[in-house]
Amino acid sequence: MSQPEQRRIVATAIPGPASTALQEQRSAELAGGLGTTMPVFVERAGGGVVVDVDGNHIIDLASGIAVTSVGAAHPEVVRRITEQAERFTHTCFLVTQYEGFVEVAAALNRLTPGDHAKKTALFTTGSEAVENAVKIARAATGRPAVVVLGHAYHGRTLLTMSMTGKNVPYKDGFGPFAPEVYRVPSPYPFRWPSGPEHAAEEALAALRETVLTQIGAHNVAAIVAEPIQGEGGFIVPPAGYLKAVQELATEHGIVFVADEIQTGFGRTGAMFACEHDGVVPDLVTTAKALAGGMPLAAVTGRAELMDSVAPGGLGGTYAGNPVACAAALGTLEVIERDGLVERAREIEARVRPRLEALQGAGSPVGEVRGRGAMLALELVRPGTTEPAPDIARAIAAHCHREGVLTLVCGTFGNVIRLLPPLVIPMDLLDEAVTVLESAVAAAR
Ligand code: PLZ
Repeated sequence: MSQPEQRRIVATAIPGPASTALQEQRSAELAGGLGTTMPVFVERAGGGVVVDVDGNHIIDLASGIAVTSVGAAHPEVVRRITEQAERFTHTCFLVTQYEGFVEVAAALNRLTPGDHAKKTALFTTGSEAVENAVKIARAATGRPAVVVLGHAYHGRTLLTMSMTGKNVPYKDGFGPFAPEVYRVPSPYPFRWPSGPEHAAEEALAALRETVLTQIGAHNVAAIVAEPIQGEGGFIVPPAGYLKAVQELATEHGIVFVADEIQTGFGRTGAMFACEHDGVVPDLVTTAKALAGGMPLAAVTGRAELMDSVAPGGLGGTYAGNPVACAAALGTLEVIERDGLVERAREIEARVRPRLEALQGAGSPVGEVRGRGAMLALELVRPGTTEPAPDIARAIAAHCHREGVLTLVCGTFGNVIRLLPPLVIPMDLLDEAVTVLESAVAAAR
């Protein structure tokens, strides 16, 4: 089957009648805790377009939350999935083995930052990868504590929810939380009380105080950080911050874990976002874009750390499913062969100047930030830093009505984030930004 036509088509109101009818059944059948950004039902998707059951061709600026970097139906990924599914869909790697698992591990050992000896374990979801990185760090160090940042997002399981920095909707009513999780301020330049120029230094002082005084470094197993905070609002740390965190960790025998689940595989204009800061993490967690839409996650890191868990200590029924591994091998081949890391930088060069032009006197766009094809607008009351989640919602709703799929994020719900597939045709991207511009203008 070929890709859907790479064109924006607004055929009906969005959502249209077919989606609206399905929505009624959805609401009757599904648990109320499952949210949806855009209440349309998808018929097919690929390239830079999502086609709904009413025939609307929606420009995709979400990639299923940074997953379908190669598109939602890349022919190379589909071919490999089909070929693998015809041979076998599952054995459980803990029962009998297959080559794809080993090949994905080898690819991750090669691609992740640093030229030290590395090993990999595969899992199914990003939350599971983070959870296992902590298990590995605890086993390797014999220490209990985990240090995380404000505005962090690490998942929805008990441990990773405890590591996540935002209460509603992720944690509210779900306690008690996992113990031994400590939070330090994220150096969020736009919101740093004494000004962005002090963010790195003061955030590091707070980290040192927490690690050395409150917890005691000899009790800290891991410091876990997203190199660019995703759900928290596409917060780019100030230059030098991550490097200093890594050095503090190394000095005290603490495992530095980079959660690259949202930032990995070219998204930020480098294969991994840590590379922008010259940081080589001890462990890297990946998921999302790794397998072109199939559920697959990984922990990759220093061989001696990865080997500190006794045989049988890591696993999962579906961990490293063979169809997901086949998809990952296709995805990684496409990312490397088609220069998609470079493409993310081209996307930034194309989009960022237009987003920056939306700032200025009277504008609700307080800041434009991000890297590569991970770009965001933070919306505020004009002339202040007071968050304006209502304006962000209005802009997203305008885009949705016009057939452009944008996502809102941020601790204060006031950030519009752009995560287009890296393969999106440039003319479609330009058109989506034009719609976004008119949405911002209408919100003023
Ligand atoms: N770490 C950095 O971004 C997932 C969450 C969507 P899973 N982000 C999207 C939602 O609201 O559930 C994420 C992430 C970072 C970990 C995760 C968790 O990955 O595959 O959703 O478990």
